[in-house]
Amino acid sequence: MLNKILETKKEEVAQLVLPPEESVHHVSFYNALKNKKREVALIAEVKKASPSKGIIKENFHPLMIAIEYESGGANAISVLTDQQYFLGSRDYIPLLKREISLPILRKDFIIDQLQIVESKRLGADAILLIAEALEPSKLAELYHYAAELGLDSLVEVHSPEALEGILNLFTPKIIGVNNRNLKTFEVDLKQTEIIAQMIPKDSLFVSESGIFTYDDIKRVRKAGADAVLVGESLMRAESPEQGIYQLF
Ligand code: IGP
Repeated sequence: MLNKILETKKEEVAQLVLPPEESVHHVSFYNALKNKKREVALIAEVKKASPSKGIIKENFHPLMIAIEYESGGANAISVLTDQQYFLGSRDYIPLLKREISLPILRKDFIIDQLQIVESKRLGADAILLIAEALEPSKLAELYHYAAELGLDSLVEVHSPEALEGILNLFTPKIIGVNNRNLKTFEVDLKQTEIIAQMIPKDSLFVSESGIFTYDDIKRVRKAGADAVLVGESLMRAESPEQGIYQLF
């Protein structure tokens, strides 16, 4: 599946038309996670569907979801913008940016600098870079490019080997462990525990995917996570805000 998605992304990049430059007020994704008030920061995800679960949320209103996330006390918002596999849209970023003061992470499969310029112009404060989708040297290039444009990157890994390849080159400020294997869709919080020991002490550590209960939060917290990235369980709650209260 990951390879199929990356093929689609290459085609998208070839046809990409940049949105006009607008003056948006960027806020720091890193600081929002760092200066959290609760024991673990929450990155709440706006997610309609996924290749592994199909439609997750009917009656999907991205702005209403984001407003509830903000009032529920999320520290940052993640927005899936991939259209083909996650039924997202890049238009959600400016839509949310106008109304929300939390930092916004653009969740997509970034493989090219052009998508980083696009993300910035749309109003994103941070981007996702997936180790399993990029050569370490390419990931490093995109990371530094994003930083030059003033965007933070969440560097996502699923395996210890992928993280090792990156740490040989540089130390990301924010490292996410995706508990879901993007090739098999298997989800196991153990991934967070296995990779925890490798996270440099100065990096923020995010545990991503498959978090449904407060016990899950406690488990990844115990492993050392500074933040969690949660989508499905919040999307399936009676309301997104209720979902946050139930989770904590
Ligand atoms: C959220 P979940 O299991 O709470 O819905 O997961 C998020 O971690 C997941 O959407 C995700 C993702 C990704 C999606 C993590 N990394 C990369 C697409 C691409």
